[in-house]
Amino acid sequence: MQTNDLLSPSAAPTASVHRGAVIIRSARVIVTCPGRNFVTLKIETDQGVYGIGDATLNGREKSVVAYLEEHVIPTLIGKDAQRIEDIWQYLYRGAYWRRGPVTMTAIAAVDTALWDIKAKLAGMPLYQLLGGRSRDGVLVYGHANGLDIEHTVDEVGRYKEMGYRAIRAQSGIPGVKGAYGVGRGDMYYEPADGTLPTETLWNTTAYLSYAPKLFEKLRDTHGFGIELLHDVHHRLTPIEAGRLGKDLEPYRLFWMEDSTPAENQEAFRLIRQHTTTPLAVGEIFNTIWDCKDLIQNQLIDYIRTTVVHAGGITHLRRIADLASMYQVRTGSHGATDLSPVCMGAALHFDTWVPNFGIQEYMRHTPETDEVFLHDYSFKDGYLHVGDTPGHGVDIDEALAAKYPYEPKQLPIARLQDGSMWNW
Ligand code: CS2
Ligand code: MG
Repeated sequence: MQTNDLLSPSAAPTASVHRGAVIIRSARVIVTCPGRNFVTLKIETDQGVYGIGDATLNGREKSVVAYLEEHVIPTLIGKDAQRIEDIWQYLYRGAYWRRGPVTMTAIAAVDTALWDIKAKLAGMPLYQLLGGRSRDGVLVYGHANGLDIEHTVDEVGRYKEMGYRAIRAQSGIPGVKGAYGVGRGDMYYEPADGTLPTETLWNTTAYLSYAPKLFEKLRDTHGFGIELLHDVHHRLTPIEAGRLGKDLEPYRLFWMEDSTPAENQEAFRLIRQHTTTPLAVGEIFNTIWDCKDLIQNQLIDYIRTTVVHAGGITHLRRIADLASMYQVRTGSHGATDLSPVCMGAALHFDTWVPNFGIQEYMRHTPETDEVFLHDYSFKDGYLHVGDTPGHGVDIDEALAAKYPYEPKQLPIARLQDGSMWNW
């Protein structure tokens, strides 16, 4: 009797390599620090075509490097680079210990690199492979921040002059040392500033009385012709967030972001009951499971998940499709600690995705832009992708090598009595 040799261990089924396959020959992780650390995965194929993906997880970069080098790259060699979905499923299900920021950032880097390869092989910009253009340009928002209300109002004016149509406003708070979002310098904001976490203080009472005054002054000065956004950065309890949302209603914010920690997705129901200020959340989410209830119960208006931290293009597309069923729009995170590789891929995604909302765009430093050559460009408040085949971003490895890794960690926050709080 013919034994079914598929059952014998020696013939364990593997993804057969079909004719016309594009074989992954090598992959490596490139760590560079042009002003801040970035981790990039480069996958090379037997066709001489390579793709790159962002693998940067701010403050935990080396964890993703190890995950890729020890547990992922060896499994990629010999696989068909065209089998993006199968490789995604292999890395997600094969991890056994599913989900989490390190795993999903590693998977995202592979996924982004494979989409880059597929688009290069097709001779098309990535957005074409997703379904083509849904818009001419990608609306972005910049970060204006100041030490106090007057300084922040001036900074918003400066961003208006740069052409931004949407601006996030964050201000220092009297008596609160190191309030979130107040950058050092006039353009770039990098919170990971110490080899050990910098300790900052938080005072909710001071913040709740100060924030509405900031936006009252912003509207009085700049009117309602500009979209204003604000990031609460996980600092409030749900009822405090409901109160702030209500206090901000007269100033018509585009969104109030991360108003309370979102592990308990149900917490947003309480906020929703008290305010019509639009709610955004999700930059620290890494799978659809983190936001499924928020979206299905319409507890938010924008989902902030990203190409680099939520499993790449393949998974972000699933999140966006679920969101579109409930009129939730995308608003992907785009801080400086997401590399230009992520920004490039995100812009192709944003150019296609039907339920697009807005894209965060914190500019990278000139030395970062020199390491990561890209074809996207900013004009009149929009970012525009180029038509280079792939996602339009590359890495200058020789230049990258000139910026060695520097251990950095994100800050922590404590309340005035010393209790740990949410940074
Ligand atoms: C912030 C980020 O841009 C934002 O919305 O929440 O700057 C965040 O603080 C950093 O990405 C953390 O690394
Ligand atoms: Mg944020």
